[in-house]
Parts: sequence; C-alpha cells; structure tokens
Amino acid sequence: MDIEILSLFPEYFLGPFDESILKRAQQKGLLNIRQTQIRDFAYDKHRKVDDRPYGGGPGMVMKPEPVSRAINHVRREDSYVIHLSPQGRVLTAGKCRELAQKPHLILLCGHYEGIDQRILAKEVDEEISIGDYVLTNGALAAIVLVDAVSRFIPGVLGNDEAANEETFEEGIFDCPHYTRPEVFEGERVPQVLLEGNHAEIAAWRREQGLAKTEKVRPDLLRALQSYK
Ligand code: 4GY
Repeated sequence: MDIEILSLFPEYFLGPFDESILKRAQQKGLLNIRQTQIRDFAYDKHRKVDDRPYGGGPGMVMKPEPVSRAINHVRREDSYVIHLSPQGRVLTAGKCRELAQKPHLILLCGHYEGIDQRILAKEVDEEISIGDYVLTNGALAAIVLVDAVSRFIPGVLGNDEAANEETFEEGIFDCPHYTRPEVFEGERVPQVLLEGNHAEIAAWRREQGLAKTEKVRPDLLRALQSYK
C-alpha cells in the first residue's frame, strides 16, 4: 500500500514511522509512506499557504490553491483522499480494515483553523476523525490512522502479533494479560491461566473482555446486538 501524507510539517512524522512494526513493514515493502510539503506548492513570492477567514473571526485558513496543487501532484487513478478532521466520521476497526484494501491513500492534514471548504468538497473522498476532541493539527491524527490501518495489511503483523488481535475484532474488549512473575507485590496471576485448560482459559478471557466492555463501553455491546 502506498500512503502519501500532505502537510505543512513533514518532520512531524519522522519518529513514529521509523520504529518497530511500521519500520519493518516499510523495509518489507508492504507499506510505502511518503511525505509532501504543501508549502512547496505555494507559488507566490512568500510561499503563503494561509489567509484570513472570509466572514471574520480568529485564526487563519489554508488557502485552496497550494492544497489543490499538492493533491493533484500526488493523485493517481486509484487514489483515495482522506481529510483528517474532527468533523469526520469517527475511525473504527471496521473502517481501518476497509482502508487497508486501498492501493493508494492520500492523507490531507490541516493546520490553523482548517482548509478552505471548496477543497474538501471537490478533492476529498472522506473526512475521518480519530475522536471527539480537537488536536493542534491533523498530523497526529494521520499518524494514528496509518498505524491502525497498517495492522490490517497482510504481512505487517507477525504471526504472534496477529494472534493478539482480539479487541474490536469481535466488537468487545481484549482480555487482561499477565506474564511472570506469578506473584507481584502480593498479587497473584488468576489461577485459571496457570492450569493449562485451554477451553476454560478461552471462556475466562471472553468473560473478562465482555465484563469490562459492559462496564466502560455499554454502547459497544448495544451496537453489537443491533448488528447481529
Ligand atoms: N480529532 N481527528 C482531528 C483533529 C485538528 C484541521 C487544524 C481529529 O482527526 N483530526 O482534531 N484535527 C485539526 C483539523 C485544522 C486542526
């Protein structure tokens, strides 16, 4: 999968994509992430990318021309263009799985107050939010999306990692995890995990995940019921 990130701060992304699983995915050629600096497509003397909002108000708006040129510079026939914004539909595991099928994602990261609406209307296929809060810029959201989508690209996770895919795969939380020592500061590992009865362990884990979901995210269970 090819991912093209359009932003005003390409350096922002240097750390997260160059460690661990995403680094390995790129080395294996499963994932190809590239950065485009939107400012490179501002052709006026001062390379201006923002301007004051029509109608007044605080802050600046990203001008349409540089953003449009940047998108069209990287756009292919098979591109899917996403704008990261709190005004989008909230990202889910299902959406991540869907996006992992796309050959080419263009991730548009806004800054300041946002991007001129005419770009969003004309050039963007989908607006996606990573949650109901406002970040200082869209770059952080793009990092989250790339990471979460990558896990669904075949081969990105090793077998051991893929086995630990439980949360949200079945619409409920993952179970709690324990490793050695058996007793830590007086707290024992649950007995069932030590006994080696695999059916019982599976049942216990499911029950734990379900109980936690019921407690902190009952909305997930309701969604699951209406879905089934
Ligand atoms: N939440 N999910 C989010 C965000 C802030 C564009 C500058 C979010 O995805 N993006 O909070 N983005 C950006 C939006 C203008 C601020």
